[in-house]
Amino acid sequence: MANESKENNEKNSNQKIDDLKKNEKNSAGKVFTTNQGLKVNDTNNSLKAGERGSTLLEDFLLREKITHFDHERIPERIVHARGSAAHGYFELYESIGQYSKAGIFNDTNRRTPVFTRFSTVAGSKGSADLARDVRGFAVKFYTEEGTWDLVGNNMPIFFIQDAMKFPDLVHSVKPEPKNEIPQAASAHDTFYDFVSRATETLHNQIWVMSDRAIPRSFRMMEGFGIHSFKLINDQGEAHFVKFHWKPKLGVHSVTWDEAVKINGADSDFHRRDLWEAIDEGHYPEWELGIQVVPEEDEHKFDFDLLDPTKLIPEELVPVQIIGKMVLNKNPENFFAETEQVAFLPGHIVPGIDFTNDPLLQGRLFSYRDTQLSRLGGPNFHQIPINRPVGVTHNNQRDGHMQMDIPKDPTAYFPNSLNGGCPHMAKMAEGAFHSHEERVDAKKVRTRSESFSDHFSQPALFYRSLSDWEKEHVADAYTFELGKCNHVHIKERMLWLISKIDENLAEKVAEGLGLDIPNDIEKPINQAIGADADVEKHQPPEKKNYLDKDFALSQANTKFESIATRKIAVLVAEGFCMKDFRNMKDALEKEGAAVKIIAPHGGSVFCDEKMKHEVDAAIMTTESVLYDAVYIPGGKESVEKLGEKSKFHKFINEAFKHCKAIAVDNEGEHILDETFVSKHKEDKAIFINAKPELFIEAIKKHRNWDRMDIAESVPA
Ligand code: HDE
Repeated sequence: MANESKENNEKNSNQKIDDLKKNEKNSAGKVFTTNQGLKVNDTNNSLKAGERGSTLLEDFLLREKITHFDHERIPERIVHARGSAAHGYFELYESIGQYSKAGIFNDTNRRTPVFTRFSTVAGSKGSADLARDVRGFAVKFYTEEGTWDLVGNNMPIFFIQDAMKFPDLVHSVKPEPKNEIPQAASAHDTFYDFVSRATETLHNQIWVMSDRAIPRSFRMMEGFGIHSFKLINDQGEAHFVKFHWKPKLGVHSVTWDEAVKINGADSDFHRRDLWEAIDEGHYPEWELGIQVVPEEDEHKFDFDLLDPTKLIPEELVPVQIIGKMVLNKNPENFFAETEQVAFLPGHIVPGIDFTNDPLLQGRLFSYRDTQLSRLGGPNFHQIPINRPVGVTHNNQRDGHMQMDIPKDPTAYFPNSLNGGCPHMAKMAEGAFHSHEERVDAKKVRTRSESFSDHFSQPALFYRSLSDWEKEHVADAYTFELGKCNHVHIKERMLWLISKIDENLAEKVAEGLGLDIPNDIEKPINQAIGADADVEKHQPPEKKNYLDKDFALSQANTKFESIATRKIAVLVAEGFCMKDFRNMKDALEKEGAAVKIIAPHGGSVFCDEKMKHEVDAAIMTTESVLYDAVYIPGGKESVEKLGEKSKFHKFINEAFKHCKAIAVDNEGEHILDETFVSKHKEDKAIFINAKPELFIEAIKKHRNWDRMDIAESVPA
């Protein structure tokens, strides 16, 4: 495997990866030195006054080693601290020159290198992957015309409408000030206190209550640029655009019960999943889609295109697929690449421009600013992962950690002493030119009234979900609000949820043991200025411009493949090789990964006396780490499994989480010792069935019809 992944890494090189090679360092076969190149023969003992004496200040070897260690950490990202990234490329299917003059949107022969980082938002760097949270989805395109960063999330809208409110939002969701509890969790009073006072948050909030907040894998998430951006063509014409990433594997999630357990069983579940998939050559892919709106249609919608808490329903403006991104190489070093990569929404290229979305406008300031403290100074663009693939020339000089050695006699423009260089680029040479937009307005500190509708889209989202997704949303609100201590916060939330959907609020109220209040103190939305006309900014009656948007439900995603799905095979000594071979071949043919789980580590023998390496001993693994379970026959094997109650727990949990389970021959005996015995007729339970049927059920991800029964499983 090590060799195979090394080969993949070499094979999947690109212009950026070659560029990074200039800075790669490898110590194989080399002598140990200090940072000054001095050869060292002891890095284990400090210099002392006698064998048992005190350490001498003179010991420069000790000082160099310890000083570097003391400064090894940099501040973690204030949000999105925990993440995982990979290299890859972007390819365009067909030119969209009619909308954009950007090179990567015109040239179908290019393979643009990318570096993509996925993250959770609220938790610290060391928190667990399966927090209920938004996921970051940030893509750095190293284009020939400069670096373009599309810094998005896995949900198409954001919590707030104006950058001014970002610190409030983040302070409310971060652990509480007095005790720094809870870590990586929104289920606490300060968050819901804020959410219930700033109703613009309700749309993103209901998405976070949905399964989107607990993905099965980074590889099974959509990505969204969220804001409306502008595409500019070579005639200087602008179109509004929303960017979408659609995963090839479809959008799939785990259940909340699994999420809680995965966090204990493997807190690196998502990071490991991405790493292993790429390492094994199963490169994740996403298609890039765009929703395009001509400038003249800006005011055609029932919502404001500049409001980042609103999506454009795909039923109204279909997504046009224009290209694909493939991630095919893991980083060489986590800190150098994943930790030091700096994404800036302000990094754009000719053919793409900003809109006046007030959240986007604030981001254009924040990301550069944050890198100054996170990466230590204004030269962070010189860090290998951040430097563009093209050459850079300007008159910026000096600063912490300057890596270049500028040789110009001048560092100003205009000049004559350096021949006027670096000279200004002409438009014909591809210079960037901000799209010209007429601005004729008063300077005001206010929120546009066109942003006041806070209920229509959360309601559209909820209406668009399938029944099982709706149940998950109700359970999530019940869990989150159940963790709040203040009754007035829960009641305020219940009232607001009732304005989204009465039925949903009733379910949550029942779980909380509270009544939905008839009314709450006004104003509903307090995220407006003290002198604002409160009445004008109250959310209007919810509009119903669309009954359902097909694309919002995970029930309508792709269910085409079992590639990279992990199938747990429970066996002990003497398992039936014929059953096993038949199933394994069928699963592997479809690209699934078969993992042998046995009562012990090492290896097990089948009934044909062949030795099989065990992937995990039952004590070291949990069913939540797999997508489906298979138990082959073999009397001796099945009896041995029955001796360890962890195997029963494993099967019961897989059943509880609505996964497909297949058994052959004596394998049925162990099912009879579990909760499944009463539900053998379930459509995703297979007894002596053809592997194809099991495979079809795994493709469906889960049998959600089982949800009600599953709730009664005592696991
Ligand atoms: Fe961010 N955000 N954000 N954000 N954000 C950061 O930048 C900020 C917003 C997003 O993998 C920080 O380098 C403000 C929306 C991602 O490195 C910081 C506002 C969206 C990442 C910051 C927003 C995002 C960040 C922290 C409101 C989706 C991780 C460290 C005006 C479209 C990128 C850093 C990575 C990171 C500020 C809102 C996505 C502090 C002020 C909306 C994916 O600069």
